[in-house]
Amino acid sequence: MDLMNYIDGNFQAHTGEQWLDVVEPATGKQFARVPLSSPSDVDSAILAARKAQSEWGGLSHSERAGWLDIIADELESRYEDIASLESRDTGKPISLARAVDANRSVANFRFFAEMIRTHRGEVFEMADADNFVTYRPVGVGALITPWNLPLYLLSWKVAPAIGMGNTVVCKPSEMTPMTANLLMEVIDKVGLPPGVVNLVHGDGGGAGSCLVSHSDVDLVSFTGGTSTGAKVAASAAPHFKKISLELGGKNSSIVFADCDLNKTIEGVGRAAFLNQGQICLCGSRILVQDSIYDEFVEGFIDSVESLKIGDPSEDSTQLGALISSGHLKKVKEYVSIAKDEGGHFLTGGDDMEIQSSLSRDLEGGYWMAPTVIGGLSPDSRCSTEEIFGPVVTVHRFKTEEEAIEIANGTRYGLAGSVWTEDLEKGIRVAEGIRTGMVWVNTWLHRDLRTPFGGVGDSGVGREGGRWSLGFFSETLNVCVKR
Ligand code: TXE
Repeated sequence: MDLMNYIDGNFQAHTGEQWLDVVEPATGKQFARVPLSSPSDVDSAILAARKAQSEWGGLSHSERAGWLDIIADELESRYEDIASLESRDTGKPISLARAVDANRSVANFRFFAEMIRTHRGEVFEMADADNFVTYRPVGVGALITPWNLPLYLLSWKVAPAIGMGNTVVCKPSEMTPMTANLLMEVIDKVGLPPGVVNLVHGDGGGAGSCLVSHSDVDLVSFTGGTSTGAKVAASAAPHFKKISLELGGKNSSIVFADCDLNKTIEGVGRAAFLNQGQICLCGSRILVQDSIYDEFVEGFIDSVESLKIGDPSEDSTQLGALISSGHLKKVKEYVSIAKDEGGHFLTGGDDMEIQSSLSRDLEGGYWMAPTVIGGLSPDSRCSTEEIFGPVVTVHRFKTEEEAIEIANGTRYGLAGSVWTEDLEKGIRVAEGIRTGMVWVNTWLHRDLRTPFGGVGDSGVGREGGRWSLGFFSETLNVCVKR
């Protein structure tokens, strides 16, 4: 399948001859081609978005909310397509693609439809005047998304952006473009006004950088790697674009002796290995209180070793393949670094066993056993740098203070989890961590009204709920003297 850009309400071939293969991570085989769009394709998409903006921005909140609901309904009718394309494109288990990717993509449109429908400006009264605050569209937005949760993250940006009256140009990851294409099919089918949502395919250095540096783009919402985020910020800065950066993470799961051990083992395992550890929120450094360290590790390793790894299209599969050969290589490099740093494998670290248990079709895929490493210092590279794969490190701590100090010992600050039956302690420890989101006795339990985002190398700004509505709008205050 050869994909096309979607510009001004039409699927269009890109200008130029360059293509990139889209490879299925579970098999290592090509199954589609994505266009490498040129600067002139990016120009056309931005022009179409600019042309459509004033009429679209002039609709009422409830009219735009109505469109979001229409898109949600149509997307929902393609639920199974979303799940199977996402599983094939990313290598994730089909059960996960259904429960997380397909569900949330639909939910994002419905949630923002409801928020926007009920969104009102504010009034601040003075003794002799009234202030009326209104929220207006920013203009044309560039929405750049990564490969780990393709439609989940794209819909998380498109829905509030167009809901608040902006028009957008999307640039999905070149590695996982299939469900972005599906969203364009949905938008085309429901007849959203041309130019409101446009899509250009391409790589980061080409279409991506051209889009974020374009002088006619007013805002940039980016989710991806920290080093790319720095480039995006630098190219957006000269034009003072509104910018939101959701970047990487190196999050701690802090396990106290008074936790419910079975539930904690299950929750910490999910935080470590969901989506093969390729979620910025994953808890990849596990800090365990000294007195239960051995008991926890024994139960944790048993549960990790029982995970079923293999064909993503099978309902019972729990761990799929990593996104690409390049990424697998990077993750394995960290495994060698761990050995050099004095770490020992509590499980995993060696992929031979997996390869021999896979069917022949899957032999060319990018597989790796879930790996748990002990014996490393909390300030070692493997414990502080984002690996973004099925590799976690385990560390001991004695006191609350020590746990917080270890958790804060990275340049990232996105998420974290605390496991204890003492909820006061859980909240106290959560508040001690320099981060954007902490869960107590759970992980990735999301209320879409809450702020999402991090500090330090994890990014700038928050999205979610009213934070998304604030980011995707400009406020105007009108002060009227009585
Ligand atoms: O991300 P990139 P990649 C982390 C993770 C991973 C690393 C690299 O550590 O190993 O990032 O992954 C586009 N201007 N995360 O290579 O390169 C690119 O085309 C504009 C964390 O996929 O950051 C894609 O659409 N755009 C993350 C998007 O940016 C550019 C999830 C992300 O690509 C660009 C995924 C440029 N100069 C990876 N260069 C999370 N926080 O969830 C690239 N792009």
